[in-house]
Amino acid sequence: MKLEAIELRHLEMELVEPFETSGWRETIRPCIIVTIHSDGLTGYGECVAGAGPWYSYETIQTAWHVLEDFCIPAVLGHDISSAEELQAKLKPIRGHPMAKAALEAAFWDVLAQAKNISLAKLLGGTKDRIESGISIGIQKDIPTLLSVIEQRCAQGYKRIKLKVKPGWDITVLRAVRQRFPTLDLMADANAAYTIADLEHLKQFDEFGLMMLEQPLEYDDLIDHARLQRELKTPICLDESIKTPDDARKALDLGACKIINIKPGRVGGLLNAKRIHDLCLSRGVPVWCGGMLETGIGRAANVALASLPNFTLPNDISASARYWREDIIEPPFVLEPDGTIRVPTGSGLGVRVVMERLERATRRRATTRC
Ligand code: OSB
Ligand code: MG
Repeated sequence: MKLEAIELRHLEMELVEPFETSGWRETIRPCIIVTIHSDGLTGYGECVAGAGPWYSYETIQTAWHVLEDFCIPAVLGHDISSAEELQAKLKPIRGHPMAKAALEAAFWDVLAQAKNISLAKLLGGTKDRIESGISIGIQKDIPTLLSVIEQRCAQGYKRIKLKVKPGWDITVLRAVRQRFPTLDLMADANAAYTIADLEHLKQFDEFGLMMLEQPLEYDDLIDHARLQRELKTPICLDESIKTPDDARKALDLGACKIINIKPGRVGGLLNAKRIHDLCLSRGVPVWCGGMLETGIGRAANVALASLPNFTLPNDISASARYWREDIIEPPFVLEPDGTIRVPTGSGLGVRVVMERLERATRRRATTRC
């Protein structure tokens, strides 16, 4: 596949409702859409870097810079036939996984289209639907949260993830458990605690959570291993797992029992698949996390989550949970059984609606060879 032209678009999409975590709040979600033109085909990938360096050090601006000035020049005009080959060209560029992942995703899309198969099939997916969960941000008070959970359950979500932080944790979880005693429930702290909070964190064991996601520092493995020894609740790592090597080390150390895989965080679908395969071989379940993606990023996540070891519900919700109008058709919808269907069409298997893409675009640059 000769990469003839690569386009970058900086989009801004207004969320249906603000999303608040322990560390930041988002109302307008930016992203970069990478478009690869190759052999008459058009492939799309989404960069999940945020407006600021809150979740990771990458931002829309750093990702644009690294894509435009380093990643694109490294691959443009080259004839590339696999994601491995693409990543070999990006290897001299250290870090910036979200920038690389977006380019790689667009490449996977053209590659699947060239083979006239779905991305899910190309990645080795085995499921025709994936389990959908929903991540609920920090709310203004407990009654509001309880009514939000009630609405989400009524919509068909079968697993609820709550964002927690010091001061919005034990009392909140106790109230939720009292009202929803059997709900599949988990909590995500986005690194809001330290190992000094060990005694406090032990209280989480009271709630029968499926897992506690990223309680400690965003780059830590050692303290998580200590915490996991003291907790009954399985720890799931998100921010701390940036590479397949990190995943191996985390499992060797006992820092977690579950891994949240996000292609953007680990530098692309290839590394995501490698982490999936490693976890499968070690009997460790995985699930696909989310970064409030548009339908383009969501389609890639759905394809990834169709792999066999994605055995826990994913942070992949319906398009309507994020956007009044997604930039793809058809939108992702929740089936009555709490799942989302894996598209079967060629590539991502969704149609990008150009006028919506255009309307959300704030900046655009095309490089041709
Ligand atoms: O920590 O999983 C996270 C959103 C943005 C950044 C980080 C996270 C999240 C979510 C939302 O929890 C997941 C989604 O529905 O996309
Ligand atoms: Mg998380």
